[in-house]
Amino acid sequence: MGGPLGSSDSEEISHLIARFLAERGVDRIFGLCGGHIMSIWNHTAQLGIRIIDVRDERAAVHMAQAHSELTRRLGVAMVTAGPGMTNAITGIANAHVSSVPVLVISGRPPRPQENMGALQELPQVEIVKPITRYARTITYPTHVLRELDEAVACAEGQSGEPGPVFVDFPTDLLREKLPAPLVERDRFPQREAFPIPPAPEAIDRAVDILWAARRPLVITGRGARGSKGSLVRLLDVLGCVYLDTTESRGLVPDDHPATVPAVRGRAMREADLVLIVGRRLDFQLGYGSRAVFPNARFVRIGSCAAELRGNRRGDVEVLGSPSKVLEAILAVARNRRPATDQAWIDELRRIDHKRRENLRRELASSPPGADGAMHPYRLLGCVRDALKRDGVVIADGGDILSFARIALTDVSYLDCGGFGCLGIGVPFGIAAALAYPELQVVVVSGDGAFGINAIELDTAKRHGARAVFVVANNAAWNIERNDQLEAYCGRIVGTELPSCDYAGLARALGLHAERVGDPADLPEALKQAFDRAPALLDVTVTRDAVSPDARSGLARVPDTQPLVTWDEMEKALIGRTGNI
Ligand SMILES: Cc1ncc(C[n+]2csc(CCOP(=O)(O)OP(=O)(O)O)c2C)c(N)n1
Ligand SMILES: [Mg+2]
Repeated sequence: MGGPLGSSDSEEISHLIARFLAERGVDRIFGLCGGHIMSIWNHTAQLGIRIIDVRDERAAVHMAQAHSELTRRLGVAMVTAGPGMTNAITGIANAHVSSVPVLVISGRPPRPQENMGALQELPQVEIVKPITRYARTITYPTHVLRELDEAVACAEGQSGEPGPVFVDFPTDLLREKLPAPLVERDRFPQREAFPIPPAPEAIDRAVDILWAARRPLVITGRGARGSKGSLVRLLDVLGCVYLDTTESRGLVPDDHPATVPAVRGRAMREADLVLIVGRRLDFQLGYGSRAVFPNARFVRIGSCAAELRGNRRGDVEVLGSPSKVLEAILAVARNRRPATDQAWIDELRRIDHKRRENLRRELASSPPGADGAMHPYRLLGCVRDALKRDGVVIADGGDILSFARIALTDVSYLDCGGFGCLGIGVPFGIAAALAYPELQVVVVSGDGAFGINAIELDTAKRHGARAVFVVANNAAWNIERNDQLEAYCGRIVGTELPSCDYAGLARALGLHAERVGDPADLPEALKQAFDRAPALLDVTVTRDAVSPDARSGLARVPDTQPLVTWDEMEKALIGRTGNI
């Protein structure tokens, strides 16, 4: 029988899978081993693919997601059957909500033991089907390459929305051999996904409506990530205002005259034309409701249905890859003069500028809380000062995420996303640091969120992931605690944590770590942490700081909209129109 290839004219299925991944340029797999997948695991390592072995499968999928988001290359996770796969579900769900290409490979019991109560047997495909773009069991040797090829195409959104895909193999199939003449070689090379060109008629209509607008507002999402140059040119020539939605943070520099992050609500309320580029109108944009955008017509650019027409139809909808669409708009609009109301733009900019100045002051000098501990803004101000422009920030938590979203701009940025998925911080940070060892990677996490995947600090150490983990330690699930104070007569139930010694925990796992209580010590502590990363700073912050998300009622989950004011506006609209 010999090695994996058996004889030169046949190839073991597990080797074929590993070879497919290697040929596709997959250079790392995040995973946790198990008997059902061990043969694939073994072959991938032998073919030179780096195995980033983790402590929980959920973290593996989170890492694959962050790798995919930051590098725009397919993220791959490998998990064993049964509990390996169920542990992965939160990671898969998060990639599903964020539409990020991730390939999850799993095992399943051998076919002769199917439905007999085999070890780790579960209807895996049925479980993940609603949260994947593709989920199949492969049972026949000649199907292996074509299914993997199809799985990757679905993950990358070739003719659909990108997102996670799941494929599992019965262990006995992995040991079978495929005769060489049956190996479909044309399945190995990656197919180029050509950008989708827009229809010229749609471009003409988009230009007409955009260039006639008095108060145009541009909002981008993850679909716009590859369109930096054309997006900035559009903002320049249209002379509009621009809002970033964290999905595409870093795309437009903070100092671009169109960016007005501090007057978000007013811009949304007063705009007469909203251009949405590559983004869903989800809860973060009030579902595009007429209550939240009372004055606006919509132009929507997207390459899938959710971006193109979900929740609210556009007055003009342009199907196409955002980069192609924006270039086409710029070409058609050449020499046209926009009808923008300059006074409106100037007014928004003036207020935005003033608020940003206030924020700068708060970051430098917010006073401590009644408990004497530092305000989270002081921590974030120091992190901001320590970061270079090409740094990567991961934010995770409740109150602290809300503060970080406002304070840490002009960097590559990932956070809990639309799934509100606490626990992404440590794994996202590890994947980022492994993808970009030369860049600063900082994870800012609430103490509650940090605990969820804290053991992955061990993974950071073992794999030399030089991230800096900053735990904002307020000894609470504080945004929820604030909700109890506000809306539940101050009855505190299950929202307080001990002020754990997270620095001690990190040191036990081999990291450099410090506990910091005085903001004056933070600059040097951060410098040491970046020099000696992987490192952790356990920073005591006050519970008394009420974050913007706490204030807007996000934790309270209003009926019709995510924020209390939008909910009131929505209910008023329903009351006026009788519509639900
Ligand atoms: C997995 C998960 N569990 C629970 C929640 C609900 N939740 C949202 S924010 C939050 C509190 C987070 O606490 P922490 O990370 O310490 O941040 P803080 O609010 O204290 O700054 C909780 C429990 C969630 N979003 N995700
Ligand atoms: Mg906390």
